[in-house]
Amino acid sequence: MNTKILLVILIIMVGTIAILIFDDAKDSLSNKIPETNTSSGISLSTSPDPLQLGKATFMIDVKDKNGKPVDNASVSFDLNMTAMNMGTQKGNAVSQGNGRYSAVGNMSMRGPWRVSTKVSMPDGSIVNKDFTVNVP
Ligand SMILES: [Cu+2]
Repeated sequence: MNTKILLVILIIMVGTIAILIFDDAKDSLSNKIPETNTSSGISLSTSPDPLQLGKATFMIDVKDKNGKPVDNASVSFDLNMTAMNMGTQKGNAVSQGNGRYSAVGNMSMRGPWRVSTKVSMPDGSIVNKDFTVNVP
């Protein structure tokens, strides 16, 4: 065997080991930061989209772990800017059917806002999920 082939084999081995180590590191990183709510799905959409200054409607869709819409949940939300305290707007989102709950907020300033939702599921479990939305 000449040294060129040995070198190529060595490079492939080192590369494979590097990829394995990287994958491992990625896995342990994602294990360290567990998603708080993997079992149930809460998603947020807004109207208008993109948001504008003024009144906005937030639609919160709640699904169970099987992906089925959950109608008999109780959904409350907090709305405030992420970078400053604009006074928290609190309220309960109203069921619209088909797992959708809606709430109205007042976007009084451009920039990033945090929508914190708290969903009390029919089985008594509570799921929290925060979203960041932007008023461009
Ligand atoms: Cu502000």
